[in-house]
Amino acid sequence: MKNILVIQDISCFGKCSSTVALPILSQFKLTATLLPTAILSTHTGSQFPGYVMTDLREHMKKTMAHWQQLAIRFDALYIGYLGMVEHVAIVEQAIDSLLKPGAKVILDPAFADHGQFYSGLDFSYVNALKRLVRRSDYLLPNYSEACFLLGKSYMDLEYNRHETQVLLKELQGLGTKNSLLTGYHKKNKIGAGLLLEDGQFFLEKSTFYRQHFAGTGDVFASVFVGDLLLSKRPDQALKKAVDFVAAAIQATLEDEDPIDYAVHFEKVLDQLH
Ligand code: PXL
Repeated sequence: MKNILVIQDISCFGKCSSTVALPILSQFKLTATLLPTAILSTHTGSQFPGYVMTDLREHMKKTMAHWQQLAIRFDALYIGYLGMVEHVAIVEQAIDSLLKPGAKVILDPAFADHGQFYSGLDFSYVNALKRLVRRSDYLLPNYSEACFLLGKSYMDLEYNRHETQVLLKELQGLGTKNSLLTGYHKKNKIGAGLLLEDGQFFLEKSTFYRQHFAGTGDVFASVFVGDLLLSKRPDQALKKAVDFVAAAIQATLEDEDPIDYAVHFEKVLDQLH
């Protein structure tokens, strides 16, 4: 059974990051081992003013030293929201010391949406993350994160297949092998594009819902990681992730208790296998 190291925060309330990644990876019948970067009362979205955060940097270092003593090694590394610039050097050490040969590194930069940084993050965080981009096999930004990583100004526009391809190529220029961009948006369709190392390009679309839900990036990335590790088919993993996010949004809109801070992905988990 494959064991994936997941390095992200624990947002206790709010259904994002590790509280999404772990159940989704389990649903794929993969083992997910969490190395938490920080613990927060909620996610940092505007629905939850006054959130509290405890940094787990020291615990991360001690955990990694313990795992080293036990010669524990992982089949893949999935990096999501970290929270602080200081976490980046620790993740670099994890890449150097905790992975099996050939283990894939998948990086979801998770620092911005709608042209805005998540609370507490800024360009110093983006610059630090670029070191991880160079170590990544797959980079999964949304459109805002892609703009910030590339030093472009964010524009709230529809953008087409060609523009998606251009951005994906520029992201590869930052040092990742394969780039995947979420947030392709045209008319009533939303989707994601994938550019592989060998130049193959894939675009998958689904229905665009006007309402915004936090945490869909984590749902998307977790499904992509799970399917990629099992199928080794990034194009198939892309399609599964796009379709699953659409199903999770639909299930949320139909729920008797709809929420505005996350999606009820649990209701459609059994669609994954
Ligand atoms: O969904 C990404 C994410 C992860 N972790 C924390 C967040 C967010 C997005 O807002 O605040 C703590």
